Amino acid sequence: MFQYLNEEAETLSREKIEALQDERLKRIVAYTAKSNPWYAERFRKAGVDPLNFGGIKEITKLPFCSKADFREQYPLGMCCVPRNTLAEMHMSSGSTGTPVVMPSTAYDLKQWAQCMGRCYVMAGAKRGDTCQITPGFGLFNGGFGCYHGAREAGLFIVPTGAGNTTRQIKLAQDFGTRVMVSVVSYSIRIMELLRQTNQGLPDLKIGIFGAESFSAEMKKRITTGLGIDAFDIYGMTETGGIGLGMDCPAHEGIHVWEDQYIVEVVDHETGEPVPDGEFGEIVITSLNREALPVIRFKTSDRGRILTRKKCVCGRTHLRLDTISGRLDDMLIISGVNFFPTQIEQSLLKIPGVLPNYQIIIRDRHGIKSLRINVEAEPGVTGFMVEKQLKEDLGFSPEGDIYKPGELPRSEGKAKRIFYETLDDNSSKGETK
Ligand code: DLL
Repeated sequence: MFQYLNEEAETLSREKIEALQDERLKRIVAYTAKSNPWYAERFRKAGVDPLNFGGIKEITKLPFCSKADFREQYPLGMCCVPRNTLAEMHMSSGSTGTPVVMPSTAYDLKQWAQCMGRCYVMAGAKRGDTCQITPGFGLFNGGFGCYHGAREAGLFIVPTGAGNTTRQIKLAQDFGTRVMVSVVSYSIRIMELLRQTNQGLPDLKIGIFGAESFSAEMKKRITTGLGIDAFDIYGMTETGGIGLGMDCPAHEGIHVWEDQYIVEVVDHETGEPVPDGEFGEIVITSLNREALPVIRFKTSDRGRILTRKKCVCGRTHLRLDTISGRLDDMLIISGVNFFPTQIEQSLLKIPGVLPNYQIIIRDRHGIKSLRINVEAEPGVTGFMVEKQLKEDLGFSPEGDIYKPGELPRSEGKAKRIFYETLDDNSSKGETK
């Protein structure tokens, strides 16, 4: 029932994983220090001797890096190889607009293909299966990462990229798409159009979704709405892109490819490690990249390690819980801390509420309040929404109910959070 792309690597014993990580960590520290003065200087400042670094037991001595470092070092300040040896690059822009660049050599593209290829096969994809890739091709790493991995797994690729949902559906029907990869919110758009036009995707069996946090309730709706098995795939530009891990058909956590990456969970504020099972900020070290290996990259993603035990699927690589959200997106309203996915989880419990919503955070002289706009079928009332949110979050925000299709849609990651500053002279405020 369970299948592997690289059985040996995916089922290494825990001792072997740790020995490999130890050896690779020492190597990557020495390599980055030798290849790039930026790394050498950071190790020097942290008092780490790159040639005599003690490996995994000393990992906490290594300095963290962050998105801010990538931005400061734009375009290739953190790159460890000459530019004329690069093969491809990807980039994400984020809130400040200063881009984060991830260059790759041919070796890195093979590493990426291996990670993504393992994900496809783990989900149940077989050689020759039609695989439709709906994340954008271009600077976003989603489309190309899916492509490199699908080649590795021997799939028949339909590289639609983002948008044109009517054509996506037609191609999926005409070419018998069995595996589809998508940004979470785009899968909802596909489901919506299928329902509106009374169509189905009878060959679709495997959905691989990621790039955004999604609640258990949302996953349930996608799984039942499309009649598929849905997988939660994780990855980011800075670690080399989509596919550093995904859940297996047992759906008991996201396996992170530990021969390729070290995962730590630390306290967001202090940077101190937290024990397995506790929530904190996910930190990733890439062990097998050439152009730009990250060392202790603070992701800003909130998560926790569920277990390091062997899974029923036979894989030994540790499992992470679903990512709860970005720590920068955590909301504190009326003294209650929560993530947007908790609002989503609560809204989607209400029958007739649709998975399109907006969270508007209003700030009046530093006092924050919340407004939630959500689409729903006729019959859903504001009272129903208020009651559910009060039950789950402890307070009921203001908000409006919109008719299906009234709120804006996106082809990439959905924009769900909006900020408004209100002053005493304006009742509507200004949206940032
Ligand atoms: O979003 C890579 C990707 C593409 C993953 C398609 C899955 C599917 P970035 O644009 O650099 O790369 O954004 C990375 O997205 O730090 C998380 O905050 C979020 N993210 C990615 N996957 C998940 C997931 C891609 N499965 C950032 N669950 C990360 C929750 C996710 N959040």
